[in-house]
Amino acid sequence: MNRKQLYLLMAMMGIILSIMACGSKAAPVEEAAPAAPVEEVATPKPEVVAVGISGEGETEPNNTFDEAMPIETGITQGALGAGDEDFYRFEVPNGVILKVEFAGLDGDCFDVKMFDPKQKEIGEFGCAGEVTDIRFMNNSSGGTYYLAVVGPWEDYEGSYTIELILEMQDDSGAGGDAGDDFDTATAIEQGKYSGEIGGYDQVDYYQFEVPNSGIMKVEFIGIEGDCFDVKLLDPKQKEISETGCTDEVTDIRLMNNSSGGAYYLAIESPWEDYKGSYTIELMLEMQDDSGAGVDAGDDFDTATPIEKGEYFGQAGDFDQEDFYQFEAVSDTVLEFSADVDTVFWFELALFDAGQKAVTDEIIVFSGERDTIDFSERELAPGLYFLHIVAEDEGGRYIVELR
Ligand SMILES: [Ca+2]
Ligand SMILES: [Ca+2]
Ligand SMILES: [Ca+2]
Ligand SMILES: [Ca+2]
Repeated sequence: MNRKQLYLLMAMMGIILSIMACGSKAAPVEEAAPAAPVEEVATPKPEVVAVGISGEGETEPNNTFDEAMPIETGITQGALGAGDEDFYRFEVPNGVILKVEFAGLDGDCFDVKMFDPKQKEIGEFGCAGEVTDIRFMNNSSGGTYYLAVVGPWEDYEGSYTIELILEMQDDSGAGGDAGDDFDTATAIEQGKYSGEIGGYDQVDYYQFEVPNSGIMKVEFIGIEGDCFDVKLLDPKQKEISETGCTDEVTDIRLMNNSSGGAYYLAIESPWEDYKGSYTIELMLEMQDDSGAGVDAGDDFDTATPIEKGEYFGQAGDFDQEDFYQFEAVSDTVLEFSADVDTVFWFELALFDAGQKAVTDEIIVFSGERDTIDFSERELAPGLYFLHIVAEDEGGRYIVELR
């Protein structure tokens, strides 16, 4: 008898045995008399709830990658004959969390191997009674994965179950994995989001539109896992900040009238094969320089006109300059105050209608104020420009014209 015939015989015996087993189990239920008071007949719970293809014993041939038996989510039961190997294959979509639970029945142990779509071994578990293997897929690591069950020693026989669970990642509530690079970055808007990285998914990219004049505030909090590498990138995909191995980042940036656009947030694993979850919150506000609802102009041509009164403004980050223009009379007084939130100082200068400086640069430190008195400086009435330059992160200021 050759090997093939032996399998055939074993398979037939398996079928006969299972028919006999089914027959005896079903008998008590059939005998319930319809007229008699309905008595709860406890249906014996099967040991294994089979979903999809379930092996009542063997499903041969499945000894090679090419013959691998397709399985779907749920529990599959299999049996290993002497000198046998069992290969299974299953489709894993991009962006899912793959969970494989292997269990040897009746205390049996097996060598269990996992393979990627290139049939490269990605996991090996020797003489294992139970194996739980969890893998995060990114946006390209999905495909046909394989699992092989081999006896721990020659002519080993036994049966086992494989439970396959596929759960979608839900980064930012979008029902999948957040992008893995600039091109696949997941678009988000203002709001709070959560995400995960792990396994094949070691990086999550988000992208969001920041309007000109906007104030972008990004808050990152690591929830599970030790720390994350967090990067913020500008519309040219140039890094504007990087925080290594952190569980908390708050980044606030002022936009001027042209620095808006698509910004990126990249969350990366701090080391290989890392797993963790996080939340991000994106807040977008608008600057409201001089109550105009936007950023004050960034050059002479776009200088924001003001009249007598008190005006609040902000400058710093990507909005290093604010220009105002106003008509002055002989006794005009301009008072400038740097808010206490200002990181270092503001630098200001006054220019005439011909864009010629009529004052030296005046430095106003955080929490301090300075005054430009037109009569004292004998400045002629006419059109003037106030040029405010922020130092780095800058802050808030007040301009008062009287
Ligand atoms: Ca992810
Ligand atoms: Ca990702
Ligand atoms: Ca501004
Ligand atoms: Ca500005």
